[in-house]
Amino acid sequence: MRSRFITLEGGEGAGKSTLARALAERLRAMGVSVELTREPGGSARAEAIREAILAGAIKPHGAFAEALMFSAARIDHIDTLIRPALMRGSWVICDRFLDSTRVYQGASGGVDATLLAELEAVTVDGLLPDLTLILDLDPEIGLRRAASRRHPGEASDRFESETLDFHRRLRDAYLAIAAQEPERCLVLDATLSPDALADAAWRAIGERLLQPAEV
Ligand code: Z5A
Repeated sequence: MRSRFITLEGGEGAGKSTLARALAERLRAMGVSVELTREPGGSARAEAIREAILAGAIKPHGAFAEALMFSAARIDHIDTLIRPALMRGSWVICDRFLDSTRVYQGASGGVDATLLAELEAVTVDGLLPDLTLILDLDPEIGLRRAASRRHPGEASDRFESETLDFHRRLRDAYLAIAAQEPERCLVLDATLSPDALADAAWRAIGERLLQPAEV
C-alpha cells in the first residue's frame, strides 16, 4: 500500500488530537504503518519552537514573525519526520499543518495572503496533504472544551486567549479553504461524538484514499 499524508485542521478543542489517535489505531489494526505527529512540533527543533510560540514569546513581534517561526518548525518537521516516513511507505497523520498558518496568521492574524502563499511554497516545497479533514465547530463550544481540559490555575495559551471574533474568523477561513480546495479538503461536523466522527473520517479515507484492492 502506498503512503498517504493526512492532516487534521480546525479550531481549538474541535477534537483533532482525539480523531488523529482513533484513525491511527484503525489503520494500524489493518497492518498499516502510521506516523502520528503534530504541528507546531513533531521534531526536537520544532518542539522547541512550539514551546516559545505557545508561551507567547513571538507574539510581540507580530503575526508575520509567528508565521516565520511556524514555517521554520514546519521545514524541520518535514525534513526529519514527514518526508522520511512517506519515503519508507508509512502513512502520516498530522494534527495541524499548512492550513493553520493560512487561517491563524493569515485570515485571523492579518498577514497578507500573497506573502503567506510565497512563504508556504518555499516551506512545503511541493509537499501537500492527500487529504485534509477540517473539523468544524462553533468556537464557543471548542473554547469551552479546551478550558474544561485545563488544570485549575493553568493559564490559556497564546491562541486560546484570543477574542471570540478571532476564533470566528478562523472558522470562516477554514470553510473558505474547504470550498476552494474540495479535492483535498473535507469538512466534518465536530459536534458528533468521538466515535461517530471517527466513523465519518474513516468513510472519507476509504472513499478518497484507498484503492478497491486495499479496502
Ligand atoms: N498554530 C498557528 O497559529 N499556526 C500554525 O501554523 C500552526 C498552529 C501549525 C497549537 O496549539 C496552536 O498553534 C493552535 C494553533 C496555532 N492554537 N491554539 N491554541 P495546540 O496544539 O496546543 O492546540 P490545538 O491544536 O488547538 O488542539 P487542542 O486545543 O488540543 O484541540 P483538539 O486537538 O482539536 O481537541 P482534543 O484535544 O482532541 O479534544 C479537546 C477536548 O474535547 C478533550 O477534553 C476531549 O476529550 C474533548 N473531545 C474531543 N473530541 C470530542 C468530541 N467529538 N465530542 C466532544 N468532546 C470531544
